Amino acid sequence: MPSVAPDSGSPAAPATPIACDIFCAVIDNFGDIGVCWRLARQLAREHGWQVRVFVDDLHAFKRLCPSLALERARQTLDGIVIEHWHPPSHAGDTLEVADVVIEAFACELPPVYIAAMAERARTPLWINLEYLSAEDWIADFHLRPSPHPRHALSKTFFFPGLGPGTGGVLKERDLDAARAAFEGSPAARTDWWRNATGHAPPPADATVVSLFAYENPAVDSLLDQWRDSASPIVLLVPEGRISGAVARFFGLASFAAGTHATRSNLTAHALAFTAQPGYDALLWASDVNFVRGEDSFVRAQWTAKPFVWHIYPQADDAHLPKLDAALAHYTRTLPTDARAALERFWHAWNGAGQPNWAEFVRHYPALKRRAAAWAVELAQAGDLAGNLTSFAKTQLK
Ligand code: TRH
Repeated sequence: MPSVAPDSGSPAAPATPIACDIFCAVIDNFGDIGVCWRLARQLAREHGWQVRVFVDDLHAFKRLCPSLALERARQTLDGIVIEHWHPPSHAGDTLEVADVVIEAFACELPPVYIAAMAERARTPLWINLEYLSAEDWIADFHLRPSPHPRHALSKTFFFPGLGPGTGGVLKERDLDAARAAFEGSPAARTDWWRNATGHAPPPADATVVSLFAYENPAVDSLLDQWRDSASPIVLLVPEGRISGAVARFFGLASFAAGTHATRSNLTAHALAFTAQPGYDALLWASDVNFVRGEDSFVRAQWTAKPFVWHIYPQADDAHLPKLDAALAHYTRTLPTDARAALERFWHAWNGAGQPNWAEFVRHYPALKRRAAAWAVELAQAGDLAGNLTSFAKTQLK
């Protein structure tokens, strides 16, 4: 009987599925497990891999995946085995080493697991999945091996990036079709607004903004500008780290899911944090998306709509060159004035200067055209899961 080709586009079941273990230590927030869980689902669904995720923080994970049971040491969801990992020594109840071992974001694998990797008859492919960066040096270091100092093992650095020659970023095969279906269906849009906000969709002259960010001093000025805007602004705020500032602006004690508030031309809705697959619809329902970290930053790019990035702040402003590297890609073909306006806005949102909403809006048509062109350019770097599986095929002989 012929086996199903793993890249055929449908849920695949190769004759001998590739087993893959992903190790994820949650540093903070949702990006670490957000990326790992998205990757795990894609490897299982689109490539027929047998995936196990070791994760040390089930509480963070449960926000993205509400059906997760917090008390279970091992469970299976969407065909993926999830192990509650207790680093450093724990490596599951029974020590099984997979064909492909992914160490996410330089978390340390259990020494006992590494020793078992070295003993395995077929040496596994060991991948160190790095954080996304748009910097140029990424392409030079992508797929470089690093020999283990003691064992006969080598790990390969896999660098997600925005340009050719990098590992690319995650994109599910059906993502564009799902977005087109949502955007082409007034009924889907109405349902979404009713479910998420309890209200009907706003009128056509309103600008809808989604706001997912860390605490940010620039938000106070922006809220003032939105309040005074000539046309209506509808703000959608998933419950989180910026909610306190929004509450203060409206003179409320909190801005918890279900809260609505209006001041002049600004109306804001507080949304419940959704399961991860539901986050895309929030982006599709909005005209401008404020995103942060890594995974929401990538999702915003696939919407082909203007967005503003709150980059994850690092010590000694190490994040600022990364912000500018992303801007260089994203603004590459924008007219000079629109490019300068976007750069100023992103810099202001990341601590340098005051955001100027009127200027941003003036360039909206150019920003929208560029966002659509950028989504096509970005796709040329290839989908991360596809790039990873292709590389694995060359290594696992
Ligand atoms: O949460 P983040 O800030 O994550 C991180 C972490 O801080 C991490 O340590 C850091 O290294 C990394 O950023 C760069 O932002 P991110 O990456 O966008 O992850 C958020 C996830 O939450 C993403 O998968 C989308 C998801 N999400 C939902 O599932 N539902 C929601 O309602 C919202 C708003 C987001």
